[in-house]
Amino acid sequence: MSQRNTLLRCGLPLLAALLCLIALAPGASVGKSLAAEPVGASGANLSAESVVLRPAADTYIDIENPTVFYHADWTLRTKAPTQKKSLLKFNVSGIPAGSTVLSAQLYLKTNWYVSQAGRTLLVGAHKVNRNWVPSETNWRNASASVPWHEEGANHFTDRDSSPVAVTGVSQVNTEYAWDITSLVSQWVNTPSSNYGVIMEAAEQSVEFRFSSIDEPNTNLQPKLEITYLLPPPTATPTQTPTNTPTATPTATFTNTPTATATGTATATHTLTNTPTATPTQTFTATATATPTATGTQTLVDTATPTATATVITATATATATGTPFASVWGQVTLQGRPGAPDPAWVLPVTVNVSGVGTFQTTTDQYGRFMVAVPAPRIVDIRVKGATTLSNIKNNVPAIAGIVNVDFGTLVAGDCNNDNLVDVVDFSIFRSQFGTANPQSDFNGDTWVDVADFSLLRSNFWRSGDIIVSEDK
Ligand SMILES: [Ca+2]
Ligand SMILES: [Ca+2]
Ligand SMILES: [Ca+2]
Repeated sequence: MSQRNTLLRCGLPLLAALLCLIALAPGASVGKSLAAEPVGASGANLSAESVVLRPAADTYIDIENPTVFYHADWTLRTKAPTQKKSLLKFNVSGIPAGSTVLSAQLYLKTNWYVSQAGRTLLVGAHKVNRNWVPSETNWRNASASVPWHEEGANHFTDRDSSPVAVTGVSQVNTEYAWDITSLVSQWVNTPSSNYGVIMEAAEQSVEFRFSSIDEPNTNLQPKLEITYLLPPPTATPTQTPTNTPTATPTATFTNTPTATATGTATATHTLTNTPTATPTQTFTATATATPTATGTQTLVDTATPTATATVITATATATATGTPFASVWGQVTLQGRPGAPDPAWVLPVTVNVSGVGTFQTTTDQYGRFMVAVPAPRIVDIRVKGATTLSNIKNNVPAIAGIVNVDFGTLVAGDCNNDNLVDVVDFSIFRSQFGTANPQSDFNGDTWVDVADFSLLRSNFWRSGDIIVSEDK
């Protein structure tokens, strides 16, 4: 019977089809997975794989013939919760433990009904909690030596009382699907929990029969279609530093200037330095404006400290006296979003302005943000989204008034904010799959799912500081 537990080709609908499209590579062979090396990959493999499994075994149990074994029958039968139930086992050992199961769909094809047609029978797929031996399983016994705790596998120690999926069955010669993703995920990651699935019908005066694995026509047999991500490779990526610290650390600050500020503002900064554990220094400054300027500045110094920890005193001089500001309105395009305006376009961004500083702000529902830059001056502006790579626009003339700058499309997929999309991001993404964690929600729909994976995959191995051309 295990011979039938074959891997078939990447298949059918929806999610699986999507992932197949993502994964499809020239020369991908039919028969196992469709996995593609990401563009530019050098060692790590970001794979979405899809397999179709046939049951390792199946049978049904019947209260009217409680000692009969039906494991070789061509059919699987379901009728009322207390009449007939069907059991199926799948061998998922071909999927490595630690994989993330994105989707698992169980397909059964009806081949007969008893009683009145046109009635919908609700059939639930329940997790089986007890080992059963197909050739020894009947209404009374799970195996020759072990009876069901309650006849008909009706106790919660025999099978979960609640189904993982319920599908209404109403037509013959029709394929029906049950989404048992959560169940297969358990089987993959805790193989000892895999006792298969039992199909239980609701109370309704109709019996439906499905083709079993013993049906000679393979097209009619049950199948389980699974799409999954392999565990992340345990790579030790060599990272090229993206910053080249200069002798003089550049103080970066968040500036909230008031439009009517006049006079000279001087800022005094108090340093909190933790040089032992981490090269990151954080210090906070409160600007005392003279005479009327207001604003709180938060300075973050990311320069690598020298061997000896010394107190750094930075003085930022905001030349507000008679100096107008340029209101630089930046426009970014974010990948995978619906048409603007949309809440999905709201994203924290970090904006570096050469010779001025760094601003922490957030795009609006159109992907716009504003920073105030003392004018006039020519600046290079770098924009990095919380989950994107950075784009740079050079030689922007910041003149008093409103300056509109298009920064183009920010490339998604950087979970850990290191300006690379690589295996580290994939590892974080994988651990957050199926959650609402914004760190891996690349398309801003407040959920981490296959759409985000698609973005991560398409941008894999890219790095930031992408120069945006002048006429963009
Ligand atoms: Ca069978
Ligand atoms: Ca990254
Ligand atoms: Ca998302």
